[in-house]
Amino acid sequence: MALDQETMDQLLNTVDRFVEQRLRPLESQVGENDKIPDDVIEEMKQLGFYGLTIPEAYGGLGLNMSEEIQVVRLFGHTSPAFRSAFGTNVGIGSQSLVIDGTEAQKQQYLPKMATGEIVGSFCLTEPEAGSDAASVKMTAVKVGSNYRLNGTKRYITNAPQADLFTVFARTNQAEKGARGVSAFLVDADTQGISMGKPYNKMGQQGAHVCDVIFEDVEVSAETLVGGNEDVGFKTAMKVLDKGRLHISALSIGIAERLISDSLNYSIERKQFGQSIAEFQLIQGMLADSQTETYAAQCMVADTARRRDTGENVATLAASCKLFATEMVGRVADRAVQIHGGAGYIEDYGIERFYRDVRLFRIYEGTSQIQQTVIAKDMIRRAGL
Ligand code: COS
Repeated sequence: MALDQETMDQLLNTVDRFVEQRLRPLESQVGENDKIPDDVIEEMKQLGFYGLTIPEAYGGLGLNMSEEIQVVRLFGHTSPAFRSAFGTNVGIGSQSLVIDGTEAQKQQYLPKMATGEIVGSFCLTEPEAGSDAASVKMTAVKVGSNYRLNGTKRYITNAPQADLFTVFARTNQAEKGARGVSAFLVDADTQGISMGKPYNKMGQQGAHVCDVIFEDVEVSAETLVGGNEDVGFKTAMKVLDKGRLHISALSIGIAERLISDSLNYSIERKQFGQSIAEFQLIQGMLADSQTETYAAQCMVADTARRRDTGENVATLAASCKLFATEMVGRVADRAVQIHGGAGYIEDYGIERFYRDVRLFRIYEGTSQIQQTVIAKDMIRRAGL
């Protein structure tokens, strides 16, 4: 259900002010220290950001997709690591439960996820199952009425902070593809779970990623998402459809920030006796960035609206993610170019964004996976 306009406007106002006044001044500090200050995390919890998309019945704000993309876009006006802190609770770390969980599972976890007391994390990727997510090797073997989990999950966002993992594991060992995979809700302090060392990444310092190792981790049948075996892959795909729109909206926000920084710099910076903004070759870069951002904005708004009406948007979400994340990559590249030498050094923060946005073309499905999703749908519709 959509919020009333006044409440929505208030929320957007609050987020905008928080981003501009509280988060932006901390960007270089977080980039250097690889840590978001604890008081900022606490404020984000207090402001309800961890529960943006969790239904109101469980203590969240219950934003629909059209509302979520407006909020996330504003978070794109600062370093994406801030959004990442609560991003898994809003997206991939909670949505398996929201979409396919039983009532008891929702009651157990969602209220605490909405406040940020519990941080959720999504364990799909493995050392040998990345783009081919249906080939999950992690096993979930029935032992009495319990399941025993064994395997390693790789590059898991927010795992070092997580309290609850949504874990995708193979319940049907005879079935090698999508149909043998189930989703489990596993408390991070369950015996047999250990964490790898956090990875040193190219960008997004302040957001933490590590491997999660499961060795004879025994969980009850109540942890099976929705109480249904062998449908976990579909749950993962539904979650990712939503996640891909979320990342698209974030890409739009970051593009807006980079355009604003580039425009300001090009007006201030004088060469050959005038602002470089007056040179048509600079104008070409500014105009291309602006136009492509607007195109992405239209795509994402349309797809979000369709999703809110119940339409299957898997292919459109893939189109949005493909276009918006590639777009922000181009915008970041032009921002470096417009800033010239200043774009390549740390002080202006442009090189940091350039590194940060590189991830968007990779996680929650690479650009090539989005192309595959789109083309497969085209071929299917053509009746082949
Ligand atoms: N919503 C609901 N169900 C979906 C779905 C979606 N968006 N996409 C696929 N499914 C269903 C299919 O309908 C099919 O069901 P049936 O077995 O009943 O026919 C099943 O899931 C398997 O689908 P498919 O055959 O298309 O799976 P593939 O293994 O061929 O490919 C891709 C799926 C490659 C698209 C998928 O593995 C993928 O998205 N990979 C990238 C994973 C990813 O994003 N990783 C990032 C890590 S998480 S941060």
